Amino acid sequence: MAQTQVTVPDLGGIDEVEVIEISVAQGDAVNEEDTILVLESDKATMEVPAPNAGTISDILVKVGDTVSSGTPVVMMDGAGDSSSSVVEASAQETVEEKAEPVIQTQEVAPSNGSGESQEIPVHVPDLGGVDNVEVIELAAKEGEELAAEDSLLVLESDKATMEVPIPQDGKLVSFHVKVGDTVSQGDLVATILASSGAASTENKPTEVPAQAPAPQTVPAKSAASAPIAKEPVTSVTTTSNKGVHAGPAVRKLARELGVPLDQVSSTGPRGRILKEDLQAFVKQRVNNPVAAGPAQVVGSDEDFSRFGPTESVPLNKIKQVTAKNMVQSWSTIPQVTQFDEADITELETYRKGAMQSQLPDGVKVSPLAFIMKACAMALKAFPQFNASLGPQGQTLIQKQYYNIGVAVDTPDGLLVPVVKDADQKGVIELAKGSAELAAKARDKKLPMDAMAGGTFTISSLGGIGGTSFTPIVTAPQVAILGVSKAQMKPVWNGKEFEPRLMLPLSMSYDHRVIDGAEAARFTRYLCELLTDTRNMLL
Ligand code: CAO
Repeated sequence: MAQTQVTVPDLGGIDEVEVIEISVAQGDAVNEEDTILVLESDKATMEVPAPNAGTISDILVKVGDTVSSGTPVVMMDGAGDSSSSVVEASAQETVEEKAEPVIQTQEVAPSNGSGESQEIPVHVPDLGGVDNVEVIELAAKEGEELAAEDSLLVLESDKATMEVPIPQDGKLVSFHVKVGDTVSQGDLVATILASSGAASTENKPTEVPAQAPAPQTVPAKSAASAPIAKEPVTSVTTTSNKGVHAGPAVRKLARELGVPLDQVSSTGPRGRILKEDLQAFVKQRVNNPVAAGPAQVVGSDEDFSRFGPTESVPLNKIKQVTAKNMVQSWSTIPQVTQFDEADITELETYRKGAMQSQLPDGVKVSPLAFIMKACAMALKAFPQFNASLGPQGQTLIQKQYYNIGVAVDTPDGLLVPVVKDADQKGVIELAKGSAELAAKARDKKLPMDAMAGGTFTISSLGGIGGTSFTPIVTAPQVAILGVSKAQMKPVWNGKEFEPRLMLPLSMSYDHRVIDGAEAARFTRYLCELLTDTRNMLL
């Protein structure tokens, strides 16, 4: 079978680059131009694509390795033909031959060598044959003192992002382009004032305009063999940087700081993450670790089809948002669940019997409405349950309104509409209110504000079954009540076992705010209210 040895193409004078991502696994089938791995120098990220379709038979490098032009990186068995780079045995040479230089050797700006400051024009360097590249960021301010290699501006083609650095220490006098302009090789982009003595004393005539050092990344001319820089590059530290729009310098800094770029809000053009965005993110994390941005949902990138057939089903927005909220709440709230059982024998006798004649037409009352009423009362009696932790955990914000969220299972996923001012409503009104909201949630007619402002949540699985579960407290709330299916149980009354209808309650709470004993008292209180509904009248 044809074997291809894929090597690092000509890096145009850059000695070593780091392997920051291996995008394939041994045994993977790849198509021509699929990314095999991603390389990064201090200024550029580039992909090495498959030169042809085939199967990865061996991976010769690992993440973190440094490689140079010609380093073999992957072996492929493959379905190549003569038009691709698949060559039996001597594939390496073929690949190298086809590789286009993508990173040019750095040239240093000329100087008069006299030690005096000198204005030097900076032009767009060789872009490897690509014209009309857009200026997407001015990375320095006019008047700013910069060190050689600091980024002046960032250019972007459809495949590559490249930084144009200042060729030597100096002051940026002026830009000659603005964001949105398109430029080509040789276009004047900036004028700098070289610092005295900073310029090189190369034998170049002083009147020759400076060319900026190498374009940091240039799109490959030959897609089959040359690396292509691409914006979404996964970093070494985390796979969460996939799909993120950021330049090499920002990515490098993010790796050094251990910042997952996909959690950083961008303020740059087209959603590009700037250095300042990274700084703002770090500052926020340092100052307010608890209130940090939404947690990341880490999925698996394992290829399960190796073990059997699979189907990848897209998750809708509700499920994706729920997943993020759950990760956030679960990972930031130290939570404990208190279990108890309420004897609702009398409550159910009343609900199914005498109460029925009291109900307006069309209104159905399930145990949930009684549980909501009992919760509203218990929240008043235990205000720390109707609260949120203040900034840095230094205060407890106790709310004097009682808005109870009710988890509703809909075909699209979990929604939690809120019954406002539950403490001011009777059981029938609560039943009507929650049923209306649940119907709207299932019909996708729930207004956004119907889910806002909850102070406590009930998740009732009682209509389905189960004996108990551990609901997740949803920040910024501090408690959630899980309700399971009531069952007849033999209960010892001191003389004998009596059949009683027992309702299992699972009360999860934020242990930073609520102590175990308080949780036990709260849950017991709820049970007492439900056991003898006359307690609700007191
Ligand atoms: N024990 C025994 N029976 C119960 C019960 C309980 N705890 N709770 C409800 N029932 C009964 C009801 O009385 C009703 O019986 P009838 O049909 O004989 O009248 C039946 O179960 C179905 O009730 P329901 O589920 O339709 O109504 P509800 O008021 O109890 O609940 C709602 C409404 C919206 C909460 C519910 O439909 C729902 O969506 N539950 C799922 C919530 C969820 O997904 N939670 C998990 C979130 S992740 O933490």
